[in-house]
Amino acid sequence: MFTKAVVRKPAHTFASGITEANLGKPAYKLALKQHDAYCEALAKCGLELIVLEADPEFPDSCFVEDTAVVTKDFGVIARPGNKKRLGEEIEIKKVLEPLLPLYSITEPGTLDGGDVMQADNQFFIGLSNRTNLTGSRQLKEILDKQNYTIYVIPVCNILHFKTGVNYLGENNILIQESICTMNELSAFNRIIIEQDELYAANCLRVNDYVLIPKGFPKTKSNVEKLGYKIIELDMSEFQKMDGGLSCLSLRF
Ligand code: CIR
Repeated sequence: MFTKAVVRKPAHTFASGITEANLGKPAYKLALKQHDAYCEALAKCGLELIVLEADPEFPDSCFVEDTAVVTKDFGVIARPGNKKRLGEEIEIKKVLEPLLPLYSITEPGTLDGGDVMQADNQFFIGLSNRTNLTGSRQLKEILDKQNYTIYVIPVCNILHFKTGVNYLGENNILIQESICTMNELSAFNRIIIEQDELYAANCLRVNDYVLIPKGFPKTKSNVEKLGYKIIELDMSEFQKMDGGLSCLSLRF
């Protein structure tokens, strides 16, 4: 069970963040409204929220997931792999320091939290344009000491590992069709996300609920069939900036 989440409000500079989505400019007011609804959903799931004020210096800073990897017992401060985001982790470190024992990814390692998926006692670390081999090795070393089983997996054609794969719990993963050949993931019950619903691979299990993006009926129905309670959230403005449901919080 998660009890807390860190979130950060989108800054007025949000639209000048990094994106390859080609879906147009996000509307700031609507992004704020969608962010509020996201926070309400996390509260409904039973989480106490630590809400950080917006930081206009970092247009992508509402995507807090990339700045750390957190569990109930410890946190690892990441080192964002895009120079434009390097430094976002400093504030997150200050916030987490009183709450959890912390480790850090250090230069020349880079690692975005979006590349790290926990599934019970296993961690999957994606090697992407953001997470380099050194960063993955540093994280593996930290997690090895905590007795987790670690898999390091190359990621192609998607921004982060969790853009394409997410663990729901009970051995179920949502996985985009094009990457479901990964051997390391073959032991999971795989719910395949088809080509016309790719964005919905990034759903988020929080305690008794699965948060899913609005507008993906096949994924919704497949998740419901597994017996999960669902909260649907409109994510249109975050999708325009390549961000999904998991990216907007750190949960522990
Ligand atoms: C970026 O490119 O870094 C942001 N615009 C989106 C980050 C999304 N984060 C995530 O998938 N964990």
